[in-house]
Amino acid sequence: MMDKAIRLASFFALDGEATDCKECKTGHINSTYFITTDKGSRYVLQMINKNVFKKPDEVMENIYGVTTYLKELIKNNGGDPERETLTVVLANDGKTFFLDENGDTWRMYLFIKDAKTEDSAESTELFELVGEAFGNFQCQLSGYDASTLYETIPNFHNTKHRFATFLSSLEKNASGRADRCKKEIEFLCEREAKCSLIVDKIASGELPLRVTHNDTKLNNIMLDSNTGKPLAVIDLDTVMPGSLLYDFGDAIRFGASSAAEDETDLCKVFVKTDMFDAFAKGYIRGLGGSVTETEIRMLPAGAYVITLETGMRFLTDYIDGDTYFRTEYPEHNLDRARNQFKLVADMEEKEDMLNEIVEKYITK
Ligand code: GN1
Ligand code: MG
Repeated sequence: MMDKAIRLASFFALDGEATDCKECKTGHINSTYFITTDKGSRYVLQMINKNVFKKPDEVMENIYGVTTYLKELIKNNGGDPERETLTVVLANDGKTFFLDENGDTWRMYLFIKDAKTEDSAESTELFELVGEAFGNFQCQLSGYDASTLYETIPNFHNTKHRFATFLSSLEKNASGRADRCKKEIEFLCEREAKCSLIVDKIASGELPLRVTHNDTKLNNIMLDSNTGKPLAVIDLDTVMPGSLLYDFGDAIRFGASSAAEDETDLCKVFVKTDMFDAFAKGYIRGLGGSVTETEIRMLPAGAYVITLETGMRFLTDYIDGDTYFRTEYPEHNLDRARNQFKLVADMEEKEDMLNEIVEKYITK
């Protein structure tokens, strides 16, 4: 695959000839390679997972549009448009992607130098800044015309729809594993009604649709290696209309958890309320007053629903036989589901506390 990546790199307008390639293994979906040329220029080459993104050209059209827009804003703010957002490197034919002989879509970004990602935030101070960066990203995109965006994964955070998909997977039981996760199935089924909490309010108009990121894990923020502070929001594959509750929620699910997403010692898995508080504070500040009071009040519900949804997605994939998320061992998806459900249970216990935290940041 490395040789192939080097060969594919030559189809893009690079500075020099690709000579070195290293694989990056963090994402669960796309395949990612770091490319270096003989002139020392560095790039990120990715193969878009076509099983997940059925129309990769639409993904690229969204990303090209959004990053072009963000670059303008960054420039006007005196920032560095090549460091503070992704830069799409065009293919030799001027397209935003290259289609290989197997029908796989590849894309190239500039590598952001002196920057890193983290899988856990080491301090509340940093997590507050991450919250501000995601809030600010949301605020920046409030001026972007949502009607020009494709829905790259239909019903991505339609939790009710995801529950229906879970039920049909359970009925098919393609992997024959349903017997091995009875407790988890029961846990989820008891919470079916919770899946509607946000979806129904979007349908009734109580919650607005906004241009959102939809995958706000901490490791989708690049941090400046020198200052340690947030620099750019990356992984823009799922930027599309959605509720900001999901963006807030996904960041909490991942970054305010006391443990990794696949920690198997469940005693170690709980929501860190100080991290929740820090992120909420930063996020609301970053939003810059552009949202409704209902949205702010429902932030804890966003964290709850997205954690339930993510656990449900891992469980569904386990029952399907691991067809969606990259796994490192056979029970990986089940371990992830158990982990997420433990977080859900902890959020239920801490519900009042989380609501009180958010209440502090409502400006009347
Ligand atoms: C996937 O690509 P990555 O690892 O950032 C997934 C998210 C999940 C996440 C769970 C397109 O994100 O929705 O929350 O794994 N992305 C897609 O870790 O399905
Ligand atoms: Mg990612």
